[in-house]
Amino acid sequence: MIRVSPLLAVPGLPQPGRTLVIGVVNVTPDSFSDGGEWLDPAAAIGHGFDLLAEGADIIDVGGESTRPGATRPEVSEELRRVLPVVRELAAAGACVSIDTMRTAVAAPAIAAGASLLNDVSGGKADPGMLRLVAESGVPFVCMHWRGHSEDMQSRASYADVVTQVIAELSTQLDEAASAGIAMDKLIIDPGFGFAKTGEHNWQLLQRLEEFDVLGRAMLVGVSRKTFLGRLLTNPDGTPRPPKERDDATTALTTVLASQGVWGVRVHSVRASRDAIAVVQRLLSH
Ligand code: PMM
Repeated sequence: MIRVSPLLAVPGLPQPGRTLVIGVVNVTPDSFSDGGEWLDPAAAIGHGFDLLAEGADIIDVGGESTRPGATRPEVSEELRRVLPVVRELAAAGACVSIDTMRTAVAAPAIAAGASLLNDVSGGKADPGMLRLVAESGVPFVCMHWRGHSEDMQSRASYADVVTQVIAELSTQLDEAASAGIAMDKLIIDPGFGFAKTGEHNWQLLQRLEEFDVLGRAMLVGVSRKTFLGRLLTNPDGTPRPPKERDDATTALTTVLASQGVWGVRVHSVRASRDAIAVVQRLLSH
């Protein structure tokens, strides 16, 4: 069995000695799997508490859908969506991550209690982001990214997706370090589905151990994504709908946990926590 990166501890975040489960709360009208369900902040807060009760280690709150083709909300609207949710969950003692590409959202979210910044652009979308992260001292998810959602799939072209994603992530990490972010606070993410075809996603998963060269904790976000829907086609040939992709997501969590991946970002928390418990027990001596 391959082992990917050892479970690197990230200062300021939970360290339970197993793969972390990051539960997703999308406060959006248009996310691909749960758009509109948690758009009302009160519903989103309730959902966050439910995910914590299921065993989430971190709650990732986002107010901008990144589905291919999505248009961006105004900053004021993104703030309206996420701030009450971050504030309330953090006040209750939860470890909260803010999923945003904007400093104008990240700064107030950190002030409201967010302890992790999840920027799917890895600092490339907003020139002030890396400096803000360095100054605030929060850990940073640096995801591989080639451009905004409206046209990102036109950038899904690679000679070798694994070596190119690693090289581009390495450049993003260098930029983050130059801005003053401590290396142990940087978490990498290959960015499944972001300027990637399904085939690219599978190649990245097959060769995940090559990311060890970057020496950083890795977060993987494959939950309910389209490449799983296409794998699991219905008898009539249509892709399996997003909410019926949770078993496949959990299968991947099992594999990723056995490889020692730092964290998985998932919609269905209990299933992934159970899978990780099984892997943890199997690997214990
Ligand atoms: N995927 C989505 C949103 N945010 N953040 C990270 N770090 N990694 C991901 O893969 C990722 C992300 C899109 O999925 P969603 O619409 O279900 O939240």
